[in-house]
Amino acid sequence: LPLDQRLPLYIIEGSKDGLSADLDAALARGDKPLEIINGPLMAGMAEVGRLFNDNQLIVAEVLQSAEAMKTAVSHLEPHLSKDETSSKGKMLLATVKGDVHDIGKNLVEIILSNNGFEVINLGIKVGPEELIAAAKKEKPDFIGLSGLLVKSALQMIVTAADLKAAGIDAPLLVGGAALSRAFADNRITPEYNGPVLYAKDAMAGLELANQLVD
Ligand code: B1M
Repeated sequence: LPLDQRLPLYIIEGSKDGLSADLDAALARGDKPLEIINGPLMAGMAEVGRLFNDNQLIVAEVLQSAEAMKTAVSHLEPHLSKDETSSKGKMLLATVKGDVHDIGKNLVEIILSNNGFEVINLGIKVGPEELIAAAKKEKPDFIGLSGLLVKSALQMIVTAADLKAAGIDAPLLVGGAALSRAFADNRITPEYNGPVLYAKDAMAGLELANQLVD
């Protein structure tokens, strides 16, 4: 198979054998690391999601795919462009309560920290209490919330309301597959005191972050 067809297959099959060498081959022919992530690797993940939805994959297999994706992202990370300027701003970042999906969140961390932001990554399944405590301690310039499940989008409404009740109004940057700009504007914004910004992907997240600290 040609390289362009092999790359998504590593993710679909959850296999790492030969993955690093093929990523190096893609870099060597001039592909940009983020193009590799957003192109063939994300296409593989989309197919995993489709197969899982059709009951053609079980959770254990999806987990293997996630591991392959994580390995690929870590392999590409040193090649991502870096902006060496000192901290432009501080982001608190978390996957919301009830949600374990962290590949997209970790991609946001990589992209923002490579571009001059200090990122405090609280991990997955982060409830409002933990977020409030961290926000009070760290005084971030903005708070990033990620969530992929439909119930995570709803959890973001609860989280925004709890943050507001705790007196926090730092801008919220929200992202994840179950969200949309309309959901952020119509459902999350009314529950919050500060701005709520929706990012469709990690690069959009970086652009919004840059606007926030400008
Ligand atoms: Co899950 N899962 N999963 N899963 N999983 C989805 C999300 C699903 C759509 C699959 C499907 O059915 N087709 C479905 C959700 C249905 C729904 O609610 N709409 C689903 C389900 C149902 C589940 C379980 C409930 C399955 C079960 O147990 N029966 C379970 C949930 C557990 C829980 O959270 N409580 C579950 C578990 C898992 C695994 C653990 C096996 C694994 C996750 C491993 C891990 O993350 N460590 C997994 C995976 C891998 C997926 C799919 C296949 C891929 C997700 C992924 O990593 N994509 C996913 C289907 C799909 O999305 N195609 C699916 C790659 C990643 C880079 O993209 O995270 O979307 P993503 O991030 C993007 C943007 O969304 C955005 O930027 C990134 C790109 O640059 N973004 C942000 C994300 N966060 C952002 C934050 C920002 C800005 C942008 O600012 C702060």
